[in-house]
Amino acid sequence: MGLFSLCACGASGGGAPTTASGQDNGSALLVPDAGAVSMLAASSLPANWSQGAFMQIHVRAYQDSNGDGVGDLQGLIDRLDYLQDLGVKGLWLLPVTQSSDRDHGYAVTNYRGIELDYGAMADFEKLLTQAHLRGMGVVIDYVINHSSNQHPLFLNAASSSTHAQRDYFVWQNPAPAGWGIYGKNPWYPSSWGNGYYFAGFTASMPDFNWKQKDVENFHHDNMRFWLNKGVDGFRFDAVGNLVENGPSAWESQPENHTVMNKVRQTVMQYPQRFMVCEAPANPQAFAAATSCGAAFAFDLKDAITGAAQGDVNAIAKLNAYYKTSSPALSAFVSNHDSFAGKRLWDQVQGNIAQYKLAAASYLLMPGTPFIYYGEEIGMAAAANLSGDAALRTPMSWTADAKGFSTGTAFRAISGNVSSQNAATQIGVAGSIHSFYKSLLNLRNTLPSISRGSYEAAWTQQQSMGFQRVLGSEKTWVVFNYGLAPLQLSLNNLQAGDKWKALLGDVESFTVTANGNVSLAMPAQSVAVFQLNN
Ligand SMILES: [Ca+2]
Ligand SMILES: [Ca+2]
Repeated sequence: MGLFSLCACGASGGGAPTTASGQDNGSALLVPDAGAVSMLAASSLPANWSQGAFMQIHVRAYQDSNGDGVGDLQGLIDRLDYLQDLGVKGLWLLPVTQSSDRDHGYAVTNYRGIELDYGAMADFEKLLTQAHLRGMGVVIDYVINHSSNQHPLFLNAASSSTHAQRDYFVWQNPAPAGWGIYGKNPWYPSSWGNGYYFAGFTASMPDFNWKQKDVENFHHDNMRFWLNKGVDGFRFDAVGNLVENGPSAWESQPENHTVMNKVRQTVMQYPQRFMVCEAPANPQAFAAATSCGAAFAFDLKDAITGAAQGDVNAIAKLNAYYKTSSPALSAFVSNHDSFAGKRLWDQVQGNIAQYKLAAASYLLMPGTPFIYYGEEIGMAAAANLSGDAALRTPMSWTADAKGFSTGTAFRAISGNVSSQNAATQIGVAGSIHSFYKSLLNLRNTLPSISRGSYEAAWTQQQSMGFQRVLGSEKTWVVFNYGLAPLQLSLNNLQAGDKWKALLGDVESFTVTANGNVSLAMPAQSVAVFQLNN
């Protein structure tokens, strides 16, 4: 806290307002997250842990342990048994570093400090230990494109046009013309009147200057800080926005891949680590090993929910995706950002058959899947909130907000908490939770599903199938997305093969001597078989 007593908190725009505009006298705030960090290497996780399913968790909204109405690290630790029982193998935590937004955490003020609302560093270390004991990895959001405008580096940079840390950020004076990003001019005046800084998202989150070696060193040291603690990797935000080259060249610049490939080289010096990038405009390019090495499959998301709703074109797109796309593309159906869409419950308007089809459609595919917290129980958005806040509600542990906190929850609970909550679904046959658990059990017990190849994919109107193959292990997944039962006639199987039914209301079967099979698929159903010769 002492470090921040120097901070002119409450500043707007480009730093402390206590100095009259026009002065340029240079501040010298200590930067708590600067300084070289060398590498220590360790991992206690099993090989291939990162090909199991992840749970994306907003710590603030997951579980409050001390009654202040705000989720915290001890609360998450208390729920690790729940996550392990569900079959989750990795956690992605929205930023847990100190931030000035007191909400999502993306306005970072200290890259080496734990958000005060969430607990202390000792709590985070305990979380790592306890997750690892359960075979789960912990991946944290690392905010690479911007900091808070309250970060000491920015306050220093804004204080003087000749400050040694000035070029950690992007400045021009006067502000250049012709820029417009997401409907806004991204150039904001410094409170000291000594120039304009670039902030692609909001004035409170100035962009780092990734053309500066100092910025690269700063972040790589901070990544090593967390990797040395035992963090199992990172999720990187807004990687399509890292480097700007002009008013019509502020997104998807080629230098972004160079930045992320250097990051990847630092992270992958450590054993068993995983990283994944958010690049909605171009996930395929960031999934390449010459770039980030993994990316969220934004270009698959709508096909998953479209298929679940029986759309023939979506089924064809979904079925074809991993024929050509790398398994480094991580599938998901919703996340914490409203630009990525509604919660799955709201996408399918509470149709539970479609909900389960969407879940099976991505959890049995190649690529590390990411489940958004509460998705496994059918959580909806909050009824009276809009935008991102509606998606980031307290986890519905019980039929009211009391499962989340004994105090007053920081935000309204989800609109369907009375019917869709963990307490009423755990261990109940047919519940969404039980269905997710059965899918994750298949992923965890059959290496062909978690990391096998994607083979023999076909579609027939509202049905589709594919095989997953690893060594001698073969699994076969079949969907009928239609509203009517379907008698599927297939003729491309190996005569005499015995397929054992693992999931779905279907029978085990043996392929006839001429390679034919007639398969009775109930309406809106998925079946999984394993070759069992
Ligand atoms: Ca709390
Ligand atoms: Ca940027």
